[in-house]
Amino acid sequence: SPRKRIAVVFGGRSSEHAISCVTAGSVLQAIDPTKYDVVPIGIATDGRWVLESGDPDLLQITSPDKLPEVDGARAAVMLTRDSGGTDLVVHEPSQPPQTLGEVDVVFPLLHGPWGEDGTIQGLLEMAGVRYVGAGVLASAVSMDKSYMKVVLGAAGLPLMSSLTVTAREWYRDPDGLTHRIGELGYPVFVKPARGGSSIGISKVHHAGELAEAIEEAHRHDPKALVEVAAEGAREVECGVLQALDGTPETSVPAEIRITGDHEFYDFAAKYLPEEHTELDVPADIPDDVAATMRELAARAFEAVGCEGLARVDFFLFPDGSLVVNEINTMPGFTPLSMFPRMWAATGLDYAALVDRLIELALRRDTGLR
Ligand code: G1L
Repeated sequence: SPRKRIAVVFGGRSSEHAISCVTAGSVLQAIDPTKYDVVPIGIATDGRWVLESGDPDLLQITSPDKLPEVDGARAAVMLTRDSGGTDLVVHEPSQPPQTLGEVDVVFPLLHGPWGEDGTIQGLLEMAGVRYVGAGVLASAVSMDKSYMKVVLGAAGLPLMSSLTVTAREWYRDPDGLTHRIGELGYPVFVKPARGGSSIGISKVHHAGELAEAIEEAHRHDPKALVEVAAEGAREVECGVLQALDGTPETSVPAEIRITGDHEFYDFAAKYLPEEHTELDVPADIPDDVAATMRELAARAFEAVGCEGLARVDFFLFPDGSLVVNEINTMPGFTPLSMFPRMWAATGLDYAALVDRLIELALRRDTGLR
């Protein structure tokens, strides 16, 4: 049989365009070229799909003021479904459309709205093409903090107390909601329910700061989540990766230690990690805590119905108790990111990780015959 063709899709309309390009550069270099035929597909900032050059040098950060970006001037590409499978078709300007042939797996490296929230997964389902990672529902649930709470809570996983506040509810009854939030207990974090990055998040210490924080969150999403702050807790994470038979396997846990005066793991801490955070891989935690974490991480993965991989983030309190903070179906994925580093510490290197994810995608049922 011919070599399988893997399309790596990256860029996109989100604020994380550049990090997606950098991640694609790492994944493109890690895919075994003797085993797979790789096609780099960029989504330009205006939403156009283009055939990229695949030159790894163009997908690196060479200087802080020169971030990589998809070259929107390149030839347009589209996925089309026909009787034989899903083909990639290239349109060079003023030339007839040309087929690149069938794609066997899409590796979607996209964040936030239009990519991580289940929309690209839905597009790929419709096209009948196999893809890496979580499906439509699990992607959408893990992008929406209020539904994430519903699903994880229903599965009996320990969570911080929280309340979802829509813009309409807040407009109708700010006093009633302020009272209910007071019963949760301050301090709380107020966050936009959807949106992968830390934009629009504030820490609120008393009722007087609440309205401004909720209004700020609502500028990013008409649905906000108000959540009790995990004061005094450590932030620990665990990677989940399916075995080829579907069993969720877990990595050794790791810890994020925030250095400097950041009140929480905010945007700067997340995107300038070397300046504000230290990663401890593996985390320096007792064996029984690590074992409980790994069990809870696998349960969270199954509760949300994830596929492929997920990173599960926890709060660890001084008494040894654990609370699930969130589950992320599209974690940071360069070789220096937490998820690949946790797996490296567990004995699976970056190339093996990428290979496992592709093998899992090839085993997916498209429902098409
Ligand atoms: F396809 C996977 F494996 F599911 C996958 C997809 C996306 C893993 C990790 C990511 N991560 C990202 O795309 C990003 C964090 C770089 C967003 Cl731009």
